Amino acid sequence: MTLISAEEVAKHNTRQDCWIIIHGKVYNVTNFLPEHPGGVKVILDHAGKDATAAFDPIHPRDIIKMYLSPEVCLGEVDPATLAKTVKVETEEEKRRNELIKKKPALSEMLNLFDFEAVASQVANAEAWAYYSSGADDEIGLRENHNAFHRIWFRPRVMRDVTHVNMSTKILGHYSSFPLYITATALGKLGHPEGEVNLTRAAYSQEIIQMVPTLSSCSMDEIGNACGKGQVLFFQLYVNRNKDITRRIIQNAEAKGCKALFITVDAPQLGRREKDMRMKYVNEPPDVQDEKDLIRDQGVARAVSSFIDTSLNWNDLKWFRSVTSMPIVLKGIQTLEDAVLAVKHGCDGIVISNHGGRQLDFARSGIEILPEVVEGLKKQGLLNKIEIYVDGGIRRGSDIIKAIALGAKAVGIGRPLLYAMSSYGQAGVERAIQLLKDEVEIVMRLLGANTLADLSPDMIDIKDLTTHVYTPKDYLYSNVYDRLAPRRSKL
Ligand code: 173
Repeated sequence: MTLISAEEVAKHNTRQDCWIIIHGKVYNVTNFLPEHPGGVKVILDHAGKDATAAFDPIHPRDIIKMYLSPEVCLGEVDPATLAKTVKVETEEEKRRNELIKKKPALSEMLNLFDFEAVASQVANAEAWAYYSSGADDEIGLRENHNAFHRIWFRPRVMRDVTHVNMSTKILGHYSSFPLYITATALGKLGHPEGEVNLTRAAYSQEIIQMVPTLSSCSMDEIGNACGKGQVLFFQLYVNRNKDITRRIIQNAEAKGCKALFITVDAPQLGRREKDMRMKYVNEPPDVQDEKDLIRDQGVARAVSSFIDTSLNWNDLKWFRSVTSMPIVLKGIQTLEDAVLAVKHGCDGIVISNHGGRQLDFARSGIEILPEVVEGLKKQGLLNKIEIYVDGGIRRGSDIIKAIALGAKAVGIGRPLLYAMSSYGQAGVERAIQLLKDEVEIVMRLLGANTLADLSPDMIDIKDLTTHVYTPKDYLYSNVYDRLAPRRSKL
């Protein structure tokens, strides 16, 4: 390969002639600039320079092969000519490193909220803003867990509960308990090794991981982190370029993924203001070209412009034609759409409001579950699909409530990212183990030896759809100018 000096690369630092270095290779990205899903500006910031440190947390390594044609790789940068960069710790990094030193021992983490509290302190600011954010006023975000508070138990007693077995099958694949790791993007923002932490923890805890389209680890890295016989599912964001979508699906299938979860609730990403504000804070104040400054984007929106807004029911035929994986629709929120999913031959649905990150005031998955289960049952369709729920799961009791109401399994996202950002793989393993311990206790106290023993008559949902508590709207109440006349100090 041609060796190119860093001085030579540095000369190509404009919009009309833009080279960058990633992992030692020099790329001419001039023609790619307008197509970059994250916008032009972020590439121009690194024009003529080594962009590896900025590239890595957002992109899997193999993305270059997917998006750039081979000729744009001009050669390798001559390592002898690269300036040795001395890393200076920023104030923010100093503050974080101090907190990281003081973080509690992993053994002190007793529930999922403990991990969230630690992550809010020790995760880097960008990761925290991106992971924790919800749409608009974040009322749907908070509702997701709050909805579980409107469900109460009707425990049965005097049953021999010596042996509790919480294992199940999801689309025919063994799972040690009815929980899977749902897809979440950009794992390397939270931990330098990214999603492979989740892969390894899923293996040791014998649960299934759903690999995201926007994983920051490549499918190969995840495949290499897998244990023997480990089952993965794949989450798909449909790219408007059907060739790319086909390549992504077929790559996932070739690498052994066992199901395709198509996200259907995100033709456009919701407004997540924590994430957007973070981006704004990170912008240098002296940006040359105002029009390149995408002020209203956070990390998520910046990388989501490829999503196909035209996705519709007729596309399901095409998905069937390109894969033999079972197809599950992720983000169903009404009985009507659940029926359509069955009628279009889907193998499953995830009832979800996308962690409260899409449409604020979209009902939580757990609230929608009984509507879907009862409705499908009435129409004789319940045995045609598997139903999963995600959103707000923080306790073993939350999992059991969903299973008793008819879910086959539940998905969990953010809490494991918090555990990963704070304690890496070991943190994720402990978080899952804590949930398992809680599930076992709840089953025993409910009088259920197996998941099949859990039934709707163990659950009181009479308040579930009544939103008796008006959620506190923090942003709104902080800025509300009270009606009472102002008293003059004069
Ligand atoms: O919820 C998300 O953040 C998400 O699904 C997403 C979608 C596109 C790009 C990045 C994240």
